[in-house]
Amino acid sequence: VGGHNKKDMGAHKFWATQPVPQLGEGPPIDDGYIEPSKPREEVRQEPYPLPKDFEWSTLDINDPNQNKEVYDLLSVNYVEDDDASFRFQYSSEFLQWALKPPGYHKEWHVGVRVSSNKKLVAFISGVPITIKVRGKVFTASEINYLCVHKKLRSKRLAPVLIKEVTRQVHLKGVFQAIYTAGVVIPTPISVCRYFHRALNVAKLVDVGFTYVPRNMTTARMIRMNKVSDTPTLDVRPMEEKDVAPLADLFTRYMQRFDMVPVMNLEDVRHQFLSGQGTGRIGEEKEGRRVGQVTWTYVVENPETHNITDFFSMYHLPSTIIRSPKHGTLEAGYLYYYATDVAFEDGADEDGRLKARLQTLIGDALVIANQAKLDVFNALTLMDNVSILKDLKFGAGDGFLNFYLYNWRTSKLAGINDEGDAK
Ligand code: NHW
Repeated sequence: VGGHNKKDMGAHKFWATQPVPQLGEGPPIDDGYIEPSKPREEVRQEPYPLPKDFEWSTLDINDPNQNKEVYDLLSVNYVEDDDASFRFQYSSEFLQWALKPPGYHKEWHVGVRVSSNKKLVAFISGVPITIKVRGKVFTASEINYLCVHKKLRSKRLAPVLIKEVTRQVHLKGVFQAIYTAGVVIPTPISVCRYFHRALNVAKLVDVGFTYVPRNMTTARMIRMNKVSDTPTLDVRPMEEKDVAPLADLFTRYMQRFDMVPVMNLEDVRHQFLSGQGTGRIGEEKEGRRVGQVTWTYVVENPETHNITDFFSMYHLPSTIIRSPKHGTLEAGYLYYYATDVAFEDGADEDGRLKARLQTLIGDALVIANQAKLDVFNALTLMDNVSILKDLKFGAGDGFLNFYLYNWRTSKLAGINDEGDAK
């Protein structure tokens, strides 16, 4: 899922007016902002005008009714793949987790309602994030869940939503943003490809997610994609006591990459521990705990009690738009991971790091399979490219473009290189 839009040639009436690098612009000499920050009193104080019959509405995601309104809007109108077979179905619990990281602002959860009946018809959100791009650290807002009801498309509502969330972000003294999209607009700083690892082959074939190649049978494909019943490493679910050591390992591992989030202990607790659902570990139904959104597993050194490795993943189902038999495709997504093998002399060069990651992410596949997920997805970022093929991931047809708002930097190298090659 995550459509690849080829109509990136024409004029961009809206994006041409925004502080983003324009298409075809050469690489910048220095990294930095495009337009300077403004003092609060110089930020526009009134909301942008909406077409008549519509009104702005701040969504309170803590309120189960309003959370459900966002869920309902997205589950019918959010991102579909190119041939409209699958549509992301973010759960209420996922939205709770994604929209309320430490320091979140409810003003950045921007909705549009029909004035007469108050029906929610559009949404955009931002959450605070600290990012490091090529050594420069800055605070930004991470923009996501931009959605306009299908009946209101192509009326230039999206630019109004983007301007209004920008204003709300400016009012909190933040002037940069990061976002991703399947579409190409001015101007990606990087593009990644989606890769997919089949877990429930029979279902994936059934619903048209995967095809059985001509020289292959479903039975053989099932055998080939079988994953082990038990992990190879001594992994266990992350606990509260792991927050500090995991944060330390995460920060050190992220030094390998040019664009990374900077997380303090609270952020780590939120990102990796808070999405584990309710009820006890070991009391799963259908392999997942009630409300479980994320899984984080750690490897603890039995002598030093240090955390030597971790991986995390999240659950994001998609509605199978035309299948009478299966309602949802249960997909897991590889999230962050780290291993301290990366800091051993020569481990990168002699293949020890690659081998360790293969074992570690192989264990993530075991956990995903135990959680009864149908497919496990990963992007061509971090160190993923080195392990995807050996772990039997196949290249998908979706791409994900990465963007920064009001920040110039040259293309992030590496990510794209192998992602485009089949
Ligand atoms: S990407 C997922 C976006 N959502 C979907 O694909 C859901 C299904 N589609 C829709 O709901 C993850 C509509 O098609 C949407 C567009 C609402 C997408 N990003 O209203 P018009 C995110 O949520 C431009 C940015 O007529 P529409 C990230 C398009 O290029 N711009 O279209 C969101 C054109 O401008 P141009 C997008 O189909 C990041 C204009 O919108 C876009 O009815 C947002 C057309 O508007 C997209 N995904 O509604 C930016 N899709 O210049 C944040 C279309 O080309 C920036 N457009 O003429 C930072 C803000 C914060 C700054 C803080 C300092």
